[in-house]
Amino acid sequence: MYAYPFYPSRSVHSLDGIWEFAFLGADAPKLEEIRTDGIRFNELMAVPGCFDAAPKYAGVRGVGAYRRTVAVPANTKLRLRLGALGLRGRILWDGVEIALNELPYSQQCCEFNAGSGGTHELIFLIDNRFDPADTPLFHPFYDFYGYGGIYRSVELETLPDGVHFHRVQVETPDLSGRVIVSGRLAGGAAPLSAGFDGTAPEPVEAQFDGEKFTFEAQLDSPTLWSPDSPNLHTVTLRAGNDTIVERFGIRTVACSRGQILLNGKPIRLKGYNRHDAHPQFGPAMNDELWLEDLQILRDLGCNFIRGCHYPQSQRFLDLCDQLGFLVWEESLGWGDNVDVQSDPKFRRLQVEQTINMVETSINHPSVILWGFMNESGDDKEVGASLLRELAAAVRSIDRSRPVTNASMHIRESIALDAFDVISFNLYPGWYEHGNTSDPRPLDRIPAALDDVLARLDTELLRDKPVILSEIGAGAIYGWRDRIRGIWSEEYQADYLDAVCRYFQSSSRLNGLALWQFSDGRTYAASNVLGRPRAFNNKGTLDEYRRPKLAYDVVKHHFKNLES
Ligand code: ADA
Repeated sequence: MYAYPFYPSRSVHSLDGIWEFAFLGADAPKLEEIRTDGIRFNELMAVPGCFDAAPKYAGVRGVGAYRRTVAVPANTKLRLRLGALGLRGRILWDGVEIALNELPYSQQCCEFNAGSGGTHELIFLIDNRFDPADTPLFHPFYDFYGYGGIYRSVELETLPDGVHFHRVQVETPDLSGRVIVSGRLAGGAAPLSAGFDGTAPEPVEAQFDGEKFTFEAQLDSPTLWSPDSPNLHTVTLRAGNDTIVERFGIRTVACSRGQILLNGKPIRLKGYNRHDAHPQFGPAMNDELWLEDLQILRDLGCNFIRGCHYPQSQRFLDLCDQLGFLVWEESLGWGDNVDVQSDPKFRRLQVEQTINMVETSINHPSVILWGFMNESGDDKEVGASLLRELAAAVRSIDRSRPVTNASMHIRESIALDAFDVISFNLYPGWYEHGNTSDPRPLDRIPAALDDVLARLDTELLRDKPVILSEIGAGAIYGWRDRIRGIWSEEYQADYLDAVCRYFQSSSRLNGLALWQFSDGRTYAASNVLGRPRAFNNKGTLDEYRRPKLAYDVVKHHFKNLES
């Protein structure tokens, strides 16, 4: 089994590996209209993987069809757990649709009956064409490449007869070891037993309201979760023939008097924006790549990762839980304009994916902040109303974590009342290059940051913590320049030096997420002229995680900075 929660009494099959494949072309009909019986699957493709990252279809847009067979006994109840796909997908079991997926980067689960016994056919139709009507959550103007593929792992679970668990949430309202466990049991009320940290489950008195249940418990030996001591606990629940194991940590996050409090103590967040991005595999990462990135972030002295700009892999968050990283998780969005914000389908999918993210990641102690709609919506009422709706949707499920949004219009924002933490993205001394005669406008950094922080000194905002959620400069790996000018590793190193110094001296900034961890592939057409190599080159490491000059500069500051 791949990521928590685990279901030890179900039989779980990983469907990762090599699938049959057929490319149906750029002119293929809409996914809903494709007939699968005539497709000739005469190629192979890896799952997880992106067909347009693989050499044969690199850079191509169209529909890719993935196929494999699965043998199960007749009438088995099944549950498919898909880590994520993109940009749009349709999943068929023996030619019948079992799921339509319009939420790139989101986990999706679906339950269905296997039908007759024997060998069955599972097909994923994946569309990576940009179409604002079909795929309103991903547009070609997003500053990261929109790949087509099955981004994350696929599992098939056999559901037991009788009741089975849908999901379980473990809340730790304080640090005493008191836990509130709630969830949904498909099939309704049934005797429930629970055991913590591997002890055998004992009957518990749960309150049922239809399928929903809740009970409280007290852990015998609670140990707190923190970045320095990332202690984890598990709860095993049993009902009927089903068992679920959830992992959680005991820690609190709160905002008070302009501070972020972790376990009641002020904490400063120092880290990076990180994309799930690899030059060969796109967003289809694996354990080795995730662990490497986390080792590098640890070496840099970071305690914080902003998972830009979409829901994170559950496996990656499991690793963050284990290693003690603090994570800002956000749903998918990037600079969506008023037209996009007004689209009813966009609005509906924004709410759907954000709720899905919160429900899916709710038990990860590493996740300390929820976000959505990067750089979008806060300067006009149409977007601000959506931001408020999303904040309310998050709080209706989870009141234990603050809510934020990375603004690029912080000075004009009309939505700051909706957030617990104020976050802003700013690129002083970088995007000024078009209109300044100064080749190294580094003095813009403190001036611009001072200006923003002064504007946040209002009655409404004074007590809210502030995160500088993006700031950075591009550097082409290996481009060294004696005048230390734009695109050179020297300019980026000097730039991040100035940013870190400012952060060190500012008591108003509670967090810093540098833009960005590693270079990543981006625009292929529009805007590409501002992105040499068609990469966003603001990584402190290049796309193969080779450090640039700025690496040691940031490391020096982060290691010496109290968190
Ligand atoms: C924005 C955006 C990032 C990236 C960055 C940049 O702030 O949120 O995704 O595009 O700008 O490099 O300009």
